[in-house]
Parts: sequence; structure tokens; C-alpha cells
Amino acid sequence: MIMSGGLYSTEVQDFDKALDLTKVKPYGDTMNDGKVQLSFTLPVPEGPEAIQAAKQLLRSMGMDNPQVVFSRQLTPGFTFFNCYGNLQHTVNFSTIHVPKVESQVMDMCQVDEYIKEHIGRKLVMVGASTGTDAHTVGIDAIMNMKGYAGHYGLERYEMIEAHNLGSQVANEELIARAIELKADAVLVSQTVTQKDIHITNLSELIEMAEAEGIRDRMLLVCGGPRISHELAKELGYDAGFGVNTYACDVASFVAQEYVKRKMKT
Ligand code: B12
Repeated sequence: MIMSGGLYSTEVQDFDKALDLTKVKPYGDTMNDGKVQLSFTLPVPEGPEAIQAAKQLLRSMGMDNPQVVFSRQLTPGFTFFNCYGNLQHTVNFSTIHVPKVESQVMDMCQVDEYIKEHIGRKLVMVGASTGTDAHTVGIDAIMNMKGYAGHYGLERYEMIEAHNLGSQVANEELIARAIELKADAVLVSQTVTQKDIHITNLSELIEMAEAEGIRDRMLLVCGGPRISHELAKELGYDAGFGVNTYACDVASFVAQEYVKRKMKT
């Protein structure tokens, strides 16, 4: 921000100085006030004792000046609270590193142009929700023509040949279809994580791809509400996408990664 002298610029400088990225606190009205809003339910009857219990919990969470600004009985024996407090804890933001997909996100038209210019043919992508997982909404959001939240799905892309196999697709079947269609990318969706079934399932697909000798011939991408890029990489995938992913995120990654790898060979 460029400013020439005066009170305002001094205020801005003070404001900036007060922000220490090695000791970041929640922000309410002023820097470092630590203001936090929290809601929860306790299995106790509504009343002054319940409010006192909520305040004690807030203190034990590290909050100064705990305030219960709203409380109400949900059902006999259960009280819901809305609270404020000033958090004492800080976080060292400067040491945080989160592995993430490094591609540059393009919109649908840009992806199509990019593929035309750099690859010169349609990219083939085969996707499914695998194993016993019956959830289709996630993979449909990415692949189906109408897409999700105003972002068209891969079927709509001129330069992508998208095959959505649906849900409860066995890993063997997905691999077989990927080989048959000469897929450039396989897209796996996993929603259910009970008993770490997603880990077992995703790992099995990688093992099968390796056994079939196709691991290096196609990009393997997974996604779902509890999938992170970090987890995907750990399991041997090229990328992983979580909530609020759109088709353009995946299409951009696959197209750019494909080009990057071709340039290396
Ligand atoms: C709808 C739903 C169902 C529907 C599914 C209908 C259908 N055709 O899909 C039905 C009723 C069938 C169902 C069944 C079950 N469900 Co259900 N279901 C849900 C619910 C309410 C919404 C899921 C959803 O559609 N989200 C919307 C989509 C758009 O979001 P998304 O999946 O996260 O997808 C986005 C990203 O994750 C990402 N993404 C997803 N996949 C992929 C893939 C790739 C390649 C990429 C790049 C990105 C990507 O992009 C998407 C768009 O941004 C959730 C609860 C919730 N509110 O989330 C429970 C939930 C997922 N279900 C759950 C459970 C337990 C079940 C059952 C096991 C229940 C039972 N005991 O029978 C069964 C599953 C049976 C089975 N064999 O799988 C649990 C899962 C718990 C867990 N962690 O394991 C949840 C969280 C509910 C809960 N709180 O307990 N379910």
C-alpha cells in the first residue's frame, strides 16, 4: 500500500507491525485481540450452572474473558451455547507448509485451448467411485456435463473425452476400462472412510496399476471430502482433491502435468 505521510499511514504501519506471523492470533476488532466465537451443546439442564460450566470449559480451552452470549434448552437435559472469548494461544504461520496441487487453474475454455495448442488431441479421462462406495454425487460433480456450482463438468469440455463409470465400480473393472480406452488419467472418488476403507481401496488400485504395468502410462488422481493432496501423494497418486473442487481444477492439473511429463521424455 503506498501512502504519503499523515496519521493514517502511521496507523497502517503500527497495524502492520502488530502482525507477527510467528505468533498469529484470531482477529476480531483489533490485531491480536484473539477473539473467538464458539458454539456447542452440553448434556446438562439450562440455567446458571450450565452457563458457569460452559465458561469453565472456555477457560480450559485457553480463553480469557469467556462470555456466554446465548444459551437455550434443546431438549430437556441439553443446553446449547453461543460463546465468545479471547484466545491466549498463537500459531506460527511462518512454519506452515501444506502440500498442494501446483498447477495453475484455468477455466474450461482455457483448458480446451491449452490442450489444442500443447497436446493436439483429446485427453481421455475415466472416472468412478470405487469399491463398495455408493456415493456418486462427488464424481458426477466433476465429470457430468452439468457440473457443479456453476462449473461445467469434464463431459462438457471440447478437448476431453470423459467416461464416468458411476459408483461401486471394482478396481479391476476401472483398470480394465482405463486400458481399453487408453486413458490419460484415471479419476477415483472415495467418500466413505469408515474403518479406513478408502485407504485400502485406493492402495489396491495403485497395486493393480503397477501389476498391470500401466502406472507410468496414466495419471492417477483421487478425490473426495476427506482426501487431501498430501494423503493422495502418500498413497502413490499424482494428485488428490478435496471439498470444493471443480472440474476445471482437475482438468488444469491433468493437462499441465501431461505436458510436463511429455517434455521430460
Ligand atoms: C448424499 C449422501 C448419501 C446418498 C448418496 C447418493 C448418491 N447417489 O451419491 C446415500 C443415501 C445413498 C448415502 C449412502 C450412504 N452413506 Co452417505 N452421505 C450423503 C451425504 C448427505 C452427502 C454426500 C454428497 O453428495 N456430497 C456432495 C458432493 C458434491 O461433495 P463431495 O462428495 O465431497 O465431492 C466433492 C469433492 O469431495 C470432490 N470430489 C469427490 N470425488 C472426487 C473425485 C475426483 C477424481 C476429484 C478430482 C474430486 C472429487 O469434488 C466434489 C465437488 O467439489 C453425506 C453427508 C454430507 N453432508 O456430506 C453422507 C455421508 C458421506 N454418508 C455416509 C455414510 C456412512 C453412508 C452409508 C454408509 C450409510 C449406511 N450406513 O448405509 C451409505 C453408503 C453405502 C455405500 N455402500 O457407500 C457418511 C460417511 C462417513 C464416513 N466418513 O465414512 C456421511 C459423511 C454421513 C455421515 N455424517 O455419517 N449417502
